[in-house]
Amino acid sequence: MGIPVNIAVGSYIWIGDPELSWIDGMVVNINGEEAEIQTSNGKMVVTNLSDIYPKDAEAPAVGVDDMTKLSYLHEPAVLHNLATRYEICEIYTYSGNILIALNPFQQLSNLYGAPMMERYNGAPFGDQSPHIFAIADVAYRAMINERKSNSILVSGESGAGKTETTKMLMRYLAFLGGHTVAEGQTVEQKVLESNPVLEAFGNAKTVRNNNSSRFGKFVEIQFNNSGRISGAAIRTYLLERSRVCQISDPERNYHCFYLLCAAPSEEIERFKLGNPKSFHYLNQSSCYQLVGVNDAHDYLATRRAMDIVGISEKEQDAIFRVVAAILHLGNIDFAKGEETDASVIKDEESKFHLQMTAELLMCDSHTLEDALCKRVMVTPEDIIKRSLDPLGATVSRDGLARTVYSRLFDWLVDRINISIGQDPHSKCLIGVLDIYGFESFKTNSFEQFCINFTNEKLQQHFNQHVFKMEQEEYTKDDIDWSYIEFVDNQDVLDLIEKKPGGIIALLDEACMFPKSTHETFSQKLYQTFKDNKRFIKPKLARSEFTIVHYAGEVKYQSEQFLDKNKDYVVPEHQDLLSASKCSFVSGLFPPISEENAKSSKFSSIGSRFKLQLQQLMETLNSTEPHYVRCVKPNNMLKPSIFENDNVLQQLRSGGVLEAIRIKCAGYPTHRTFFAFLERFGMLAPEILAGNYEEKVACKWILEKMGLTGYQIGNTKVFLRAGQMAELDARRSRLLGDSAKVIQRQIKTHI
Ligand code: AD9
Ligand code: MG
Repeated sequence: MGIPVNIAVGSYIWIGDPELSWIDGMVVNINGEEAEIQTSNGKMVVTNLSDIYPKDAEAPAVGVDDMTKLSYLHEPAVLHNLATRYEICEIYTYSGNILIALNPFQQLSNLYGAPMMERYNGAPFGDQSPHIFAIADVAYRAMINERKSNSILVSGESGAGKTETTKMLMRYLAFLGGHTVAEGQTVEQKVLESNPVLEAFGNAKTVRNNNSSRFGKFVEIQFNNSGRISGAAIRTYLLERSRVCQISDPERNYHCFYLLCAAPSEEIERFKLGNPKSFHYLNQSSCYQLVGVNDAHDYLATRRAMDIVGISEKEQDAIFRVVAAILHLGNIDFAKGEETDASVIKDEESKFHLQMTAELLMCDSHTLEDALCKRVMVTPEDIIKRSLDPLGATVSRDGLARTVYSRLFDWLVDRINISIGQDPHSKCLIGVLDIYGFESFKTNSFEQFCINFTNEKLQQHFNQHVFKMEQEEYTKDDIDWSYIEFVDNQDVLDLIEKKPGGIIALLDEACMFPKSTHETFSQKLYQTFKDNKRFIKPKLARSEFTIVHYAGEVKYQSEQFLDKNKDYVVPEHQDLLSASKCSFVSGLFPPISEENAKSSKFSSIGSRFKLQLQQLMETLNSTEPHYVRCVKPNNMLKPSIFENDNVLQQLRSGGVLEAIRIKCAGYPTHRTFFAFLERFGMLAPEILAGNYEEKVACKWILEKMGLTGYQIGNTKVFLRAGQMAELDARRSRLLGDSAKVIQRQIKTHI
């Protein structure tokens, strides 16, 4: 949909560029449908008029702090504004109610200190420059004044700064709603200190981020009637389990393993630990140390944080004993046994690690060996023990390690929640969501599928909210908005989660049917969704499938979908650990009742995650949301580098461009009467001289220009997409800097 505007020789414009995404320039000649452009990097380019976007020649050199202040709301203008601001270390920019936060990859002095908190405390929104504190402040004031829960949704790709942003939000909320107590820890101290604890066990170095959260997190901070923090609840989502046993260079396993290897000598002695290089679960990668991180120091810091959140010394010992046990477990290797397809513990060294694992988990070493190397088979006639071959035993070992670790992580979250305590009387909360952004890698598996499903859900919530806010603004100014529509992503959500018939339901079905393989599962998908617009079967594919997500197409490899969806604990592992003499370990594996064992034969990670998401959405729907979009300006994790392509992709997946598109479907440019007259009064000097009321003067100017479709509200002029460009072109023609003006259809929207 193009909007007719004037483009003239001399007009400043943007055109697409293969390297920079967009380059600015000036029209030097127009020939029929084509324009000759002199670009700002010195090239002459001929391009079709329909590919030209107008550039605001009067835009401030330092950019604008809110995208809605841009004269032309389109992709190149948005990108240019962010780049301009990033250059002068202005990392925050609003786009209406959304805060865009660019990762500075450097400590910006004084940006988060106490004086800054004071400055934002109670300041009207927009008075101060954009900041994460301003968003937290708005949420807090709204909660106090309207007695309504609020939420702050932080999203972005890995390394974009979500977790750092979330921590700043939480610190600011603790500053607003904290209190001093004579003794013991305050709720807010516990909430803040839960961060280092969860990071030690749930974060790891990845190629994208040295401190990457491998789980999603929603923190609910509850407030009492006087606006003080009175309780909190932390919910976590989908910890990445595979990392416990498998890492690739140059990534690391979860931080806690390295911290423990750097613990004081008596602990190292007690747990028989040593150099991380000696453990299979750590030495699959050659990265052990992180620049700027001292593991020995962080071990003690984690212990102190555990003290504050209320994890007792005894519990801490048990936690680290389990962490050590996992390291030893990973070093148990298997060799072929005497019987065919049987396996035995490989050598003396492996026997030592088996012994250590059993000792640390306080379970019987023979039972441990059996649980690793054998399976009990129940046949109608008999119960028999079947041996596993060395590969099967290794798979069994890794399965055990993953299960123990994920139970440990869940225990930590539960324990922190119990210690912080919930306030049953609290009516208002502020929820802070730090959850993985849209992912599309070379190979995408079940994890990416779940992550992208989450993002589709959040995107729908976001679109609905942006649309609603836009409508509210129109309503406030008494203008008609009834004909504005936007495209929803409900069809992708149906494809994924519809019951019955969606991908998750079909996956569960496949997992329950013993003969299914990833290929039969994929065939079923191909059949079921052959006419679905959002589903593509790649050519020649036998097990891959593509989903057309709102942020782009993602090709998934289904090989591990079935295995990863099964939330299955081997009964031998369950029995082994629930019989542990350590109450902490046995507590991680509560006995399964007969009834439960029968009814929950199959429990699926996908379905459980879907349920968790549903609950999250219900909570979010009962709150007033605020959105923060974190953006990673480059993949080198270095300051001052702004990669256009990269940023655009993130603005697209974060829904920022979609929000702008929704805006463009309505009235993308809003100008107060005064601002409008200041810029365009010169188009009708006789009206300006007439001393009319501002509103009337605006109306006459617009009528004189022959525009239609705009609206005049109580305080502002609302222009349709392209109309600002049209007025500007008239203005520059009047200013005499153009000779030849040609009216054409050009895009002024995304
Ligand atoms: V992941 O999806 O958990 O892998 P996040 O959470 O989006 O990711 P994180 O907050 O961990 O990213 O930020 C990555 C790194 O960027 C941090 O370790 C800091 O070194 C850096 N960073 C992020 N935000 C800021 C900031 N506001 N100021 C300074 C920052 N440095
Ligand atoms: Mg994070």
